[in-house]
Amino acid sequence: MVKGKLITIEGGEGAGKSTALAFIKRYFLQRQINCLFTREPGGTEIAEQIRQLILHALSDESVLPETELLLMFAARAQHIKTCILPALESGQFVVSDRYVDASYAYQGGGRGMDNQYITMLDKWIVGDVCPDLTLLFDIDPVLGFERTKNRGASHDRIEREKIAFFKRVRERYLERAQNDRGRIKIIDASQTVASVEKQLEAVLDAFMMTV
Ligand code: Z5A
Repeated sequence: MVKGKLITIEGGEGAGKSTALAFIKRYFLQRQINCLFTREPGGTEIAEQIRQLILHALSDESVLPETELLLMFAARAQHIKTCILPALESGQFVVSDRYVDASYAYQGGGRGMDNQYITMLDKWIVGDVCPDLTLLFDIDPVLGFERTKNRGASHDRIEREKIAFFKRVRERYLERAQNDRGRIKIIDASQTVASVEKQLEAVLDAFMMTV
C-alpha cells in the first residue's frame, strides 16, 4: 500500500526549478519530514545512463521523437519501480525534479507527438503512481533563456531547440494545469526569488494541511 506522497516539479527552461529545490529541501527539513529528492530523466544508475544518452548523445545521427519519448519512459520505468515506489511504500515523501507531465509538455507539445502514444505509455509505465502535488514553474521562455545565458553552462540537446519549441512546451503545461487544478499549482516564476519562495510556501502549507 502506498503511504508516502509524491511531489513533482515542472517548468520550462530556466524557470528556476533547481533554485527552488533548495528552498523545498529546507521546508521539509524544518518540519522534520523524511524526504527523498530525485529527478527525471534519471534518479537511478540505469536511468542516469539513459539521461546521458537522451541529453548528450555523441552522434551525428539525429534522435527521432519516437526514440526520445521511449527513452524518457524507459528511464521512468526504472525510476518508478526501483526508487519512487519503494520510497512511497515506506511512507517517505518523494520530490521529483520533473516527471510524466514533462513528457506531455516536451514530447507532446514541443515535438508534436500524438497524445495517444504518451497516454498509452503513461497508463502502462506510470499507472497509479501519480503525483499528489505538482509545482509548475511558469515563465515566458524568452525570460527563461535570458536567465540560463547568465548561468553560462553549455546547452544540452533539448536546450538547443528554438524558442517556438519552448512556447509550445509552456502552452501544453498550462493546458494540463487548467485541466487538473487540484493537483497542478502554478508558480509565477518570473518574480524575484523571494516572491517565488513565498508562493511556494503558501502552496506547500496548503498541501500539508491535506496530508
Ligand atoms: N525532459 C523531456 O523532454 N521529457 C521528459 O519526460 C522529462 C524531461 C522528464 C532535462 O531537464 C531535460 O529533459 C529538460 C526537459 C527534458 N530539457 N530542457 N530544456 P532538467 O530539469 O535537468 O534541466 P532544465 O529544465 O534544463 O533545468 P534548468 O535549465 O537547470 O532550469 P531550472 O532548474 O528551472 O533553472 P535554475 O538553474 O534554477 O535557474 C536558471 C538561472 O536563473 C540561474 O542562474 C538562477 O540563479 C536564475 N534564477 C532562478 N530563479 C530566479 C529568479 N526568481 N529570478 C531571477 N533569476 C533566477
